[in-house]
Amino acid sequence: MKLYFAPDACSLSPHIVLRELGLPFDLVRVDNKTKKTADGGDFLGVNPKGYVAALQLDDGEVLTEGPAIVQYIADLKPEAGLAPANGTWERVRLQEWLNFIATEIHAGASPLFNAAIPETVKAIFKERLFRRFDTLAATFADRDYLMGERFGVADSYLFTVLRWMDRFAIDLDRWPAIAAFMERVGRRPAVQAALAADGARPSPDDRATFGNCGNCASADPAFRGHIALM
Ligand SMILES: N[C@@H](CCC(=O)N[C@@H](CS)C(=O)NCC(=O)O)C(=O)O
Repeated sequence: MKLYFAPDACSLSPHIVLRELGLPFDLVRVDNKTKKTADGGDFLGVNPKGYVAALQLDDGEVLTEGPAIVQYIADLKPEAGLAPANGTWERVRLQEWLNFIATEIHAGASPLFNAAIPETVKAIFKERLFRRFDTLAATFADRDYLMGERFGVADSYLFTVLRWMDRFAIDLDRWPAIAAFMERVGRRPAVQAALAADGARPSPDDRATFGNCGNCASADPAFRGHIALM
């Protein structure tokens, strides 16, 4: 399998899951601006949608969309319990969380990456995000992970998108239960290994030199990567 990724992008989520399961895979870095892979290949030929993550299987099939990718990977090793079995009520609950993260948090944060959107408008999107964070904090009041007491694929995705918040001066300490979740997940050896392999991340204090969640990188007002998600 090949995972096409960009540093500090949402591709970190399936990357973590692959490492949690100890599955063999190759990492292929994508430049989200040029749409070239690290070896000079054309990423649009792999994923015409032009964004990471993309998982290429050994038979050549390419799977895109983070929530689908993490479920596919988890099902390769169901005994690890990163996703409940297909066809169960718990699996539907997992999909409920994955959809919440994708549409409310990931896409909800998208406007904040866009340099063309004025701060006054971004404040409206932030308030909406904060209401979602209240929901998450209430969830973590009685459990360590989204699905209960066990780490799973939804936690990997949530951890990935919440890591972006310090770019927007959103301090997750305002929601101590979320901050504790981030610490808990961040301590996992597979998460640390994925972060190390994913590429250097700028320090939260250095917001001027954004990393490259392709979308996030943009000091360029014309850049509309994340907006396309809305
Ligand atoms: N709906 C997609 C969104 C993927 C996405 O937003 N990818 C970003 C990085 S986090 C990207 O590669 N953006 C580059 C672009 O849109 O040109 C998913 O959930 O996988």
